[in-house]
Amino acid sequence: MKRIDAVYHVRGEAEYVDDLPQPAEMLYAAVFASTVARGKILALNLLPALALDGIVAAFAATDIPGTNQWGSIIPDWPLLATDEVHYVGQPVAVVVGKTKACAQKAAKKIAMQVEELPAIVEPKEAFVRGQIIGVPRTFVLGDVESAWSNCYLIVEGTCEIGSQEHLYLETQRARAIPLEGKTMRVYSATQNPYAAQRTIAQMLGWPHNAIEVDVKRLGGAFGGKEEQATLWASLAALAAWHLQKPVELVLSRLDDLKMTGKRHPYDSDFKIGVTKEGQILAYEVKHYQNAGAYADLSTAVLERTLFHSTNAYFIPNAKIFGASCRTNLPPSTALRGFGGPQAMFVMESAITKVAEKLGVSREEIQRKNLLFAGDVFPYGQQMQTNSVPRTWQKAEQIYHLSKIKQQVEQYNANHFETKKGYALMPICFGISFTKTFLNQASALVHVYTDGSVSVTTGGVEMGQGLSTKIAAIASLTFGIGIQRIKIETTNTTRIANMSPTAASVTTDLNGNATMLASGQILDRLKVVAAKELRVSEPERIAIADEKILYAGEETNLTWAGLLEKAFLYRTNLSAHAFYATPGISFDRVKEKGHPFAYHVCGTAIVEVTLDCLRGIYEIDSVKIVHELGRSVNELVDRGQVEGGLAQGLGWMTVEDLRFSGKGQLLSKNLATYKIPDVYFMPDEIALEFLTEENSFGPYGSKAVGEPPLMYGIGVFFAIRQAMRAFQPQRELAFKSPLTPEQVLCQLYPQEFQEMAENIAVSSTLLAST
Ligand code: MTE
Ligand code: LUZ
Ligand code: MOS
Repeated sequence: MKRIDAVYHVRGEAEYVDDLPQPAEMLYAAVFASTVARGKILALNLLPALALDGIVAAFAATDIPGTNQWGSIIPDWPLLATDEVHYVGQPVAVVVGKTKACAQKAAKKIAMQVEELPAIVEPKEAFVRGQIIGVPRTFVLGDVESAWSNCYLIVEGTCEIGSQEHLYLETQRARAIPLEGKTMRVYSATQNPYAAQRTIAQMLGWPHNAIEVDVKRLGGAFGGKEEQATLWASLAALAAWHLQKPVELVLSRLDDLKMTGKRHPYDSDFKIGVTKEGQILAYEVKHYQNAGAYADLSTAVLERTLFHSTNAYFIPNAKIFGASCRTNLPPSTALRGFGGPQAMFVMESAITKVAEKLGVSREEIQRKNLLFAGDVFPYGQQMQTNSVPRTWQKAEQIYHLSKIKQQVEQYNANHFETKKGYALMPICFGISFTKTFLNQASALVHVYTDGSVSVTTGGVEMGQGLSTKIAAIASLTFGIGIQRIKIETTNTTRIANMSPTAASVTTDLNGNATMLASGQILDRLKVVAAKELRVSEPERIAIADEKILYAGEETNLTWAGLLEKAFLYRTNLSAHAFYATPGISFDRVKEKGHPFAYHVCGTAIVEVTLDCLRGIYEIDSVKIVHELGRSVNELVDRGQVEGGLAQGLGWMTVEDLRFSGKGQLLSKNLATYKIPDVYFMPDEIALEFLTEENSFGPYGSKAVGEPPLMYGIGVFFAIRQAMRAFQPQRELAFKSPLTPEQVLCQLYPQEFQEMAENIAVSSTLLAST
């Protein structure tokens, strides 16, 4: 079945925030931001902006009537900077004008005098200087210290893991509309309507119920609107409150790139010990997370890094350390995988180094250490299924791993300047928000007398197909056609206290709430049907294909007929239901518990061809065995796997996000920041779904949004293998992304060293002329 909104997208009718009809007298806001990474604000002059034609007002931190500090976990971030700035792109003032263009022009006129202070951009430096957000944490299983002495081989290494830009098509935006009394409606492109509601309420000193946040859909988010959308919604609301007029704030692409946080870069150190046969006995890892200037979700992201540090492997002795390090970069934030990908990259690097030292294939080490049912994670939870070995074995078998290996070896023996490489990438991703309390959701369902149905949940449609899945769930529960179901906007007046749409659990949580609410109405309808059919057991009534069945037999009562009767019998045709994931908990003192409802697992095989003279590579194929429950919509799930994979491949290869030593974004536009396009993607993506029973997802389905991103990690190790086929003696770094330039720098270090020296010499000469 297609997505329910596909036709609107194709026709360009799908509505986003700035497609809504424009209210009379709407004004437009633009943001003035810091141009230095760290500094003391000595003076701020808004007057030059106000002097421009069409400019109505400008606001700074002193114009905030209530709380300026915000942040879902640690409220350490000012909406507008007060006396200091801590990253390039940090909002300092908002300018409001009659057009977007004049507001943007005026924002550039604001004059700020700053005393620049030394900035920190590297996480390890921040750590040494005690710039730590929250507290560093350590997960322990077994005893690594005593395990080292039993190891046949111990290797150590370091990973440098790059950042990633979300690059949602729809940049950050919001429209705030003041309403009667002290109330306001805000249309926000956010994954987290309740965070916008509470932050705006606190900013204005109002109760939560004074703010209504409404979200129709997002043009992509990928985590970038889980926390950070709140800032822009709040700034629009601040201006709207002062001016008592609707105000829209839309970030231009370049402002969005500069002013918003990205995926956390990590510097991680590992030490791994194995037996002669390659069984991992001990693994120690230290993650230094580059959190940027404010807490944002960094401590939660770090926590997920700790949870996924051993990925799909069982390691009896593990010591996993992590610290969120405060630097002067834009606050790093959620991005698909949420710290999981970084953890898995380090694990794979450690395994790779072991395999290289032992002179065996990577997959030999991987295979020996796969996680089986009953194995314990360092966080105390037991693996419940054999999904990892099952998908691994299936992938080896149906994609003929031995043949792939043979073909690659043969190709490499017969080619000099091009080499092939392949890598297996198993994944095991925990499903549930790691903050247990967030695993709750509710749904509001109305059935109208014509049999049509309205569903509101706390989930946000951001391209992942949530609306289609929720509609399918309601239609399955009622036994009626999906065309009867309308998915309403996500709105804080209909659903209170909602969790963000994140952690891949939105269908699980909101779908279960939808089933419960629909089920309540269905039970009432069965009583009506029993009365109408003059039978005594309503529980023997069922609805299928809009026909009312009794004891499995079709009756002459239909869905539409039943609804007419139900109304006359004064039946409650509305229901609100609440769902909270059962059985999960985590003890942050012991760092043990059962944080995840279940895990999503799978195995990918990635094959590449590398041009070793030019550094360029092609991804020949990615072949995946991915475990799903009983899919609610297989087409949507397939789209999520392919989309996630594309993002993972891009993160590891071409998406080279860089900051200067002074915290300036260097890859500040799409000429210098590349993302994978359709030509970059492999010609062949093979995808086989395995079904695994799952009692937590609606109708036995499983979360799908984030895990497939991590298959993309395999491409790094496939390219590395090809590099080693060309230059077996080189020490290669575990540094991502592995861009073509990076491949060349590592294959030809002397040449690049000389080139760098020549450039330095010629630029000194140039400077002296
Ligand atoms: N797919 C599309 N098309 N657009 C998105 O923004 N976000 C991803 C994933 N898939 C995203 C997407 C992220 S980061 C998450 S957490 C999940 O969708 C969230 O939705 P879900 O919980 O419904 O899977
Ligand atoms: N967001 C969050 C997430 O707040 N908690 C999580 O555990 C999480 N996991 C993945 C993605 N987003
Ligand atoms: Mo996704 S990173 O949980 O928004």
